[in-house]
Amino acid sequence: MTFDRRSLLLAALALPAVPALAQEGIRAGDLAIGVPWTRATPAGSRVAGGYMTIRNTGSEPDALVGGSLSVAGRVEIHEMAMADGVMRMRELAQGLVIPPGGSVDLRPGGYHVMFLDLAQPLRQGERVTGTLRFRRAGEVRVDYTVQAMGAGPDGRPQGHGH
Ligand SMILES: [Cu+2]
Repeated sequence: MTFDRRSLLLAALALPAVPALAQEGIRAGDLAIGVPWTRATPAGSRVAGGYMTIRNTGSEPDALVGGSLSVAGRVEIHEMAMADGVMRMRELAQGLVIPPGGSVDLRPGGYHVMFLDLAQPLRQGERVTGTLRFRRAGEVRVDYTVQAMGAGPDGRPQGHGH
């Protein structure tokens, strides 16, 4: 297999931005939160999803019950689920449980933090600041890196929907 300059450049451009950052983690009590990210929003959209991995190293369950985002009017905890053959999202009114010794992935098409009433579009490359609220660990400050519109967990295009 041979590579010319152009394909090398394209390969470099295609490298996801996430893995280098994935080494970082936010510690909050027994929780380790891996690299919160969100996606650039299309014009006119007032909503976006927040994604991350939350690991519980403790011996008690915790639950993500809410949060905030500097540029969002409000934040809810959602899941995507099949209902009558259609993928729909719904609010987890009791929060998202993080089991002891376990971890939960928030990602497009699954669990997510829902940002509602965005005051401004999210632009790729920006960082936006918010908080997560856990039943046990309390309030945790997080920074979300804004990935490309429609990006999947590895930074590559995946499609729309939260
Ligand atoms: Cu949602």
